[in-house]
Amino acid sequence: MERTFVAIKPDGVQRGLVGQIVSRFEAKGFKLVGLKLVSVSRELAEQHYDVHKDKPFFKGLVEFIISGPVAAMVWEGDGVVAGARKLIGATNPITAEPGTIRGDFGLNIGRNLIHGSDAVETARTEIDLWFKEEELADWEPTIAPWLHE
Ligand code: DAT
Ligand code: MG
Repeated sequence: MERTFVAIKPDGVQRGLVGQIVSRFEAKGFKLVGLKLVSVSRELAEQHYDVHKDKPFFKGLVEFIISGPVAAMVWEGDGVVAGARKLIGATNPITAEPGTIRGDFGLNIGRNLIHGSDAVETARTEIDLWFKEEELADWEPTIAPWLHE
């Protein structure tokens, strides 16, 4: 089953939006398989954003991610990688559609609240980077027959 990595960044945690953000993934019907609050090390932040290491915003991005706790999650479901990105919205909250997390709660690209993996392969790498196997729960939601044919 497809999985994705989602992280509520320090701005989302500081602004008390963890509950509302988690609710959107639950309401959609995705299954929560991992959840923890992380004080991110510089090493983890740099590894996570390695693909952006040559970008001008890299240093500021790393400083931001390590500036407070991050709520790290793994969600599971059919099409969850693209589905989570839809719920999250465009990278810049100003252009993100209303109804998306960034569109509803954000103003600034450097404070865009949340990360979601951009592809199935990236999701695998990010889940391995952030979670140990034993931190991921193997469970079957009892409502599953009401969400899937
Ligand atoms: P996304 O988080 O939507 O996958 P990304 O992978 O292109 O976006 O960039 C990672 C993060 O880097 C993004 O969430 C916010 C920051 N970022 C991206 N482009 C930026 C820019 N032009 N200026 C400042 N920060 C930027
Ligand atoms: Mg990205």
